[in-house]
Amino acid sequence: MSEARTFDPIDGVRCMWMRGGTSKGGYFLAQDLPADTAVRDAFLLRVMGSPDPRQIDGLGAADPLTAKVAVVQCSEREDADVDYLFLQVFVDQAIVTDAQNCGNILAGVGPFAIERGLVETTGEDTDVRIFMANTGQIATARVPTPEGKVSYVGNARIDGVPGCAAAIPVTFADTAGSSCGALLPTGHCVDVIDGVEVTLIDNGMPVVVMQAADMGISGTESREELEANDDLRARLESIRLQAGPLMNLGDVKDKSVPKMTMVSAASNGGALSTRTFIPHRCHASIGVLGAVSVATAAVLPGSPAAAVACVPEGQQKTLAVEHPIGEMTVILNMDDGGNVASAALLRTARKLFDGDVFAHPNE
Ligand code: NQM
Repeated sequence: MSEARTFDPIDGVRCMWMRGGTSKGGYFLAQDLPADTAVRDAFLLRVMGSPDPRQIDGLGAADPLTAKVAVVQCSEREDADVDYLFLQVFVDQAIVTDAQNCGNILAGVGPFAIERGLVETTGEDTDVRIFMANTGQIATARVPTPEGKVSYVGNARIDGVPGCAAAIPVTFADTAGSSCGALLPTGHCVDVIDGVEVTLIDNGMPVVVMQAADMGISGTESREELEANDDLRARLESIRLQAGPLMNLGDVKDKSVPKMTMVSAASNGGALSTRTFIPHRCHASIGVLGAVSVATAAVLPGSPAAAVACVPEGQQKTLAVEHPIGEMTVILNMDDGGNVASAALLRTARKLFDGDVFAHPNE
């Protein structure tokens, strides 16, 4: 691993820009960022060009899905190779939050850790055990490493990303209650907020799951149509602000959780269809851990999601979670008690550039 440099945003800070799944952002070694979180966050806002809806003065691409940051370091834990802290940089507000995890950016963490020399390759593929510091669980990513180097080339396709790339299968265990303390933080599979039946669930990501029909939409609308629906957005935000404390998340006004997922019957042969607000913009597809939480809601008998979902029999359930631009396949492994024990899905990632990022002060 290379030497740490003194943090100097004017001289440049080492950073790799990567696509992770259907998201994109900056990957940093923890040693290259300041320990003071206020200084770190001010720097990251400048890197992304926030707050500004166009992010014209930075590398963010005017979308929460492309204003993301991974901070990675060697882990001191026996059960992990690296620690990964995810930071969401808001686009139009001066907020950097660690209150959520991100399973898409996670897909780039294994390749990044190998590229930076934090993890040695072990053969054709290298398993990287990643401690997700935001929520305290472990994910294992299998990274293709032929000839001892990360390969980004392959024939795996994920909806939301053109073309194909090397497959990075990711498995999650013990994600129930990652941020809320319990899979169902209220102890119920169904709660009613503003007259709408919801499941308040956290299997890796806090999500409020409700039926699209109960929110006055069909569930087949595009991202743009839904973002233009002011009435829908106001209703979702009212439910979200009430759900936050019920989910042990406190006041969520300035937080990016819980996510808001409206479900309906699948229209392309999948298990169910989704439209998700994250929480103020509509997701172009769906988040990884968001999809795991929604798939988990779909296997809870009596939940609003179960009522519209088509769930296969068996202890291993493959659920195609449809979203505005395709689907994300989630594999749920059930224990003998009928609970979700672990989840797996396929992602890809790509190294876009590696170099120094500059953050000159603008005031
Ligand atoms: O749910 C977007 C994304 C995400 C999060 C969001 C994610 C996840 O697509 O694990 O991946 O929900 O803010 O990157």
